[in-house]
Amino acid sequence: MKRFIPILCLCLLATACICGCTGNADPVVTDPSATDILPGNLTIKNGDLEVVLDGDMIRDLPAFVGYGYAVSTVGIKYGPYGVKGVRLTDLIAVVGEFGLENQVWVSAPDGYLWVFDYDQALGEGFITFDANLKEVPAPPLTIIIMYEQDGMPLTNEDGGPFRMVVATDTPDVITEGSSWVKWVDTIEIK
Ligand SMILES: Nc1nc2c(c(=O)[nH]1)N[C@H]1C(S)=C(S)[C@@H](COP(=O)(O)O)O[C@H]1N2
Ligand SMILES: [Mo]
Repeated sequence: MKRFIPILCLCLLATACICGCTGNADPVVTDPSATDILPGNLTIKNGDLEVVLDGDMIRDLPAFVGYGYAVSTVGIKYGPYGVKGVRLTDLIAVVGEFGLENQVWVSAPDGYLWVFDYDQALGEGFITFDANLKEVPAPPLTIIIMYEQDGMPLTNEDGGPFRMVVATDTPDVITEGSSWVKWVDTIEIK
């Protein structure tokens, strides 16, 4: 028994230490600034021409304000959201000419790449659905780089700071989520 007590004490001490250590090792991030504007740049390329825009420069460009409503490949609907961002055509204009023979390659650091044909960059040639996922003729669509969703800066979880959106003027039109590229960092004219 005399020997058992010190061992018991040691065990209790070790347990307290482990609990204390793990408690300190993984602090929960409760910083309210986590929802603030995320840093990030957008590189726009056309041949040898390369322009890097930061968040302030992007927010200084004319804004499109409308709606975004997407469906994932497995049929889950996201939205409708109020969306705010910059028109893809305005970003393309930063690096010059863009015509029928061109495509726009939009990519992200996770390796995801979506190719928009010329007509798609202008908002044409997309499949659209109503709220019951019945295909409907496409209304006017605007392709934007979104930086605000429902009035808040776009979070990393939602694909921020910059996400591609096939945006609409009304909140009742659903588009395919696959072209809503998250975490966009490069836009390249090909
Ligand atoms: N960077 C990046 N963007 C992406 C994807 C991806 O894997 N990587 N998946 C796409 C697909 S297929 C869908 S359906 C939607 C899913 O959006 P969510 O992750 O917000 O649900 O994001 C699109 N954007
Ligand atoms: Mo998807």
